[in-house]
Amino acid sequence: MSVTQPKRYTITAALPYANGPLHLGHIAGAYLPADIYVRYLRLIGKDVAFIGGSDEHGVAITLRAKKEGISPQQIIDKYHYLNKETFEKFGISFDMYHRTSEKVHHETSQEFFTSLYNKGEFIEKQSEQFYDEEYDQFLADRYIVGTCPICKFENAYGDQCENCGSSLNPTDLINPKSTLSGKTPIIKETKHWYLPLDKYQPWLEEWLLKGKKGQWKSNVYGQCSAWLQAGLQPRAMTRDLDWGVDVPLPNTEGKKLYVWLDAPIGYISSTKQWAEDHNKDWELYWKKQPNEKDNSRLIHFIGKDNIVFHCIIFPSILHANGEYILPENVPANEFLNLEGKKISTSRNWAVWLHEYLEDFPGKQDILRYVLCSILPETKDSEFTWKDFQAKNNNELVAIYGNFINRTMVLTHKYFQGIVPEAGDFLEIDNDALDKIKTLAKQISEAIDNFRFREANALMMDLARTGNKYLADTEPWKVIKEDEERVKTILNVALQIATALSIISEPFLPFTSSKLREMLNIEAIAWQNATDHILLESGHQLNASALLFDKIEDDTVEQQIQKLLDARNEGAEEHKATPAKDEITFPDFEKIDIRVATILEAEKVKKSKKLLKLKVDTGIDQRTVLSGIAQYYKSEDIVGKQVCILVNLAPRKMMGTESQGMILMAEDHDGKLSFVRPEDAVKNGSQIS
Ligand code: B3M
Ligand code: ZN
Repeated sequence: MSVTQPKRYTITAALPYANGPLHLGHIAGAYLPADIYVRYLRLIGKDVAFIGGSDEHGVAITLRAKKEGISPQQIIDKYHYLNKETFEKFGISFDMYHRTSEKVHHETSQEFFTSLYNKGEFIEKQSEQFYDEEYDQFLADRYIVGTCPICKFENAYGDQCENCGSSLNPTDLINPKSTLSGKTPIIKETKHWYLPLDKYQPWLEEWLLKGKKGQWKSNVYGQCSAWLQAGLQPRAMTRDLDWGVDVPLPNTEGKKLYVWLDAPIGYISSTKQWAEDHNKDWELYWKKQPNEKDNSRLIHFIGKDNIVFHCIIFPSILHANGEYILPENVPANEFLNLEGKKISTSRNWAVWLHEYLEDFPGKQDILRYVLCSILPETKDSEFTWKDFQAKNNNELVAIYGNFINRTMVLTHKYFQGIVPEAGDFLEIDNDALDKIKTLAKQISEAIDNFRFREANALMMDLARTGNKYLADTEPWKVIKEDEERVKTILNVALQIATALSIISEPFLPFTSSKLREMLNIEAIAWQNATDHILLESGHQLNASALLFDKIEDDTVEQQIQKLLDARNEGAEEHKATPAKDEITFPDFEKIDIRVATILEAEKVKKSKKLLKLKVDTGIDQRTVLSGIAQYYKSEDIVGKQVCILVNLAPRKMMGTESQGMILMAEDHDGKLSFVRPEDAVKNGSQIS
């Protein structure tokens, strides 16, 4: 670690909306990596403020309140306390978990707005916005849904498409609908204050595109540069809403600050509260210091859907203010999938963290370990219960737990739990001890660069080193003829165990603390993990206990069943996607659909999805490729009638020309099934 690195760190993790509980996707996206990073920084002696809290404004809250039939205040109270407690129980070690409904936050965000207003940064603009006549309300952000103009996802919100991450304006949506009445909104004039992002573009190109190249993760940098390439537009920082922070200007009744203006400022107000509670100076963590080297290092941990807000909009706000530091890095993660599907709160396809904690009491570290091993650091990744079980049984139990257990039990058995004195070290002993040093260094380097998966694997390598050392030196055999040698072996094993208790703390804090209790030691600084002798001979150990237990098949099967049961309830809520744009009858007449019979069917080599069909269309016999291999077996469909679009331009796929398209109905989960006439008809019959 070089001396130029700063001592002070301001670490934030996205403020989750207090409109629902936390699921594994949230944890893998932002909170677990942030917590590992922060715990590591504390171990290496840095001054850290780990800042979080609930985001309690925005349409996400009011919509949820409406759905549950309670007030927004009741919603935020319910989920703020639930989420705060869930984080605590899971060991996410926030220094402050604040909430944006607090007075200090309203004041701080209003001060921010006023300072930008006084500097003349905002553009004041009348504009036309969607308005729901039935509800007498302007439709901001999530009050409006429609088709994303970029990726064509049909449930994009007015401010963002959650499918492709694009940030949108409500008027960009194709086929917009009010989420209040479900109706197509009308357009009405209103006045708002816009942040001139276009004006900051040249500065962003300098600071971000030039300054962060090669430093920020490529998924983050890539998204930002695509944004800048497309050219930034002014963005409204106020909304016509009745829930949020009041706009601090005269005659602005019914107007609130845009939630993405106030929420990131929530990091600052959260820090203020923490500073007040702990007699600290919040400005040291947020404001530029007279000497640049004294600046705190600001790092935002978020999921990929929040990139534009943290990398472009919030930095622009901080820059426009002028007194604040800017993020040093924004190590955003991609998404975590669950058992082969996207996590979806609306379809209830999620593992809820508070339920995990109830179902697996005292087993936080298993989930921390498994999630860390699959963090979506560079691309989307997947959680499965089988993998959870395998990683627990084959790694935590069989390697980490086994090594510690053997070391403790043997020391108690042969030496009454007193650390024996080492004699001369052999090569095998020195190698094992050196490995502590090497691994500690590699882990530091991985964490410094936000590669937590790698760091976690290296941590397990240290346990593996210990396990292998015992297997190679076999103290249980040697004890019969050479007790002195066994003293050395167990001394070495205990040094590895002690190093492991330090090095695993960021990943497995509960285990690390149990292990320290067994070893009868206090917390030790990270640097000491590289010292060979951590435990002095003669030191008395405490009793040994098992750190991990095996997880049986029926436990994970129950979890899978729970997921499936919950999903079925949720599936009923599935709404059909809205209708496409209107067409005329002559448009429709161009489409030529016929009834045909499948004559032959075979799988297309090297393709999971495609079947190659030979069909009799009544007009001719032709070859059609159809993406139905996951749903139909060749032998089951020969002889069946189907409908085929016969005048579609031929297309070559996997080396074969497909001459037409078989009509399929697609269920909400993507399952395909044939569309066919109820009674047998002649091939070539027209569908009209
Ligand atoms: N509440 C969005 C989210 O939960 C938003 C994050 C705010 S971070 C300042 O994904
Ligand atoms: Zn999209």
